[in-house]
Amino acid sequence: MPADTEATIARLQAENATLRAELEQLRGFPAVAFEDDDDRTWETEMAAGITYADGVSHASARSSGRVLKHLAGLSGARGDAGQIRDSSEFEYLPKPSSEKAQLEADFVRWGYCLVEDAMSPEQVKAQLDRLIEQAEAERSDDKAIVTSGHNTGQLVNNLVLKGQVFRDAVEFAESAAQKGPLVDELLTKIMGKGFGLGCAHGAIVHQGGGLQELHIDQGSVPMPYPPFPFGSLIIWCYSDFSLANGGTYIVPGSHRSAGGATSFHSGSDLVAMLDTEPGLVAICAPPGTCIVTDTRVLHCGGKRTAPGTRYAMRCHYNRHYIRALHEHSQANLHVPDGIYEVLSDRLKHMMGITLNNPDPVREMKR
Ligand SMILES: O=C(O)CCC(=O)C(=O)O
Ligand SMILES: [Fe+2]
Repeated sequence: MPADTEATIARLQAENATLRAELEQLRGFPAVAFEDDDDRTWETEMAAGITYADGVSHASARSSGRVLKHLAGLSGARGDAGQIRDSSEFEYLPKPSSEKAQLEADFVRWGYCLVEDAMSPEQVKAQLDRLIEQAEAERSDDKAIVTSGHNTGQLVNNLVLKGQVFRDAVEFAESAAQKGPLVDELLTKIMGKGFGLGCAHGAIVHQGGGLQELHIDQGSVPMPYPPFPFGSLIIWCYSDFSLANGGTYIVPGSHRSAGGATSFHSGSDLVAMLDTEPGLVAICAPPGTCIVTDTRVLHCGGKRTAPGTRYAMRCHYNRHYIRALHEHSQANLHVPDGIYEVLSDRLKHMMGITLNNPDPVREMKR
């Protein structure tokens, strides 16, 4: 055997071992270019076990709460100190519009947009009359859900079960909301086709009521968040929205960066967002408007200081793979037979209560 053969074999064996190790790292992963952290190998990852980016997997479902607690009490304190302004004072913030491009631009930039005259005055009246009637019935039945102290707020839950006019609005029928199809189109862009309904409820706010803590509407989903919203809360305004009237408080632009990253993560300085112009504002919109929000934007119910009442329907929609539930909603736990029969296929799908899978996986096919 020539003297250098042994050295060549040793070199090839070493090269072979390196290639085998590299192949092992790639196992189960398509061999395409991807950004990766060079310090991490399967050995380090396996030794670390199941971890979470924010380091708290055992309590991950509450992780948004840990971030939000820095904002506790601030919505009330800022309001009392006169530090919340009407959104109409900022010429660059969203105004009611019917232009799809403008609505999309507002939504992308500020985390919400306002669909102008989404309901005609007659359509507002039809929904409002039914809401007031239902709210009165729940009060006299001792079933009212009181949401603010001294009876200054009432929530009328599960509106899909409480009137055809609400069912029609929830699935964007033009008969209930003249710009329903436009709202549907926006939501389909935001969440993709087949999105579901989390809840649809009437929100009634009298003078002194309405104030909530600042929050995001996807807080029940564990962090970290991907660079898109899981859902969208829309608000059908039956009354005039403004600071004095208890219009929704919002921190415009708090949902994402221009580069597309979700702003809300465990290290976010949310108070700094409140302190950066425009900061915390109250949405201004006339009755008939539909407010469409990104579930990552910081916001909350605003305190009504003016006499009178703010009426609205709030509907929370989710991407199709998220179980259609919301903290307020038990709509899907009990649907009376008589109502189930009149629900459209789309509403059943939205509520996650279709009985049969029309296209079962192969195994289920006979
Ligand atoms: O009613 C409002 O103005 C906002 C309510 C809200 O943020 C919610 O219910 O999640
Ligand atoms: Fe909310």
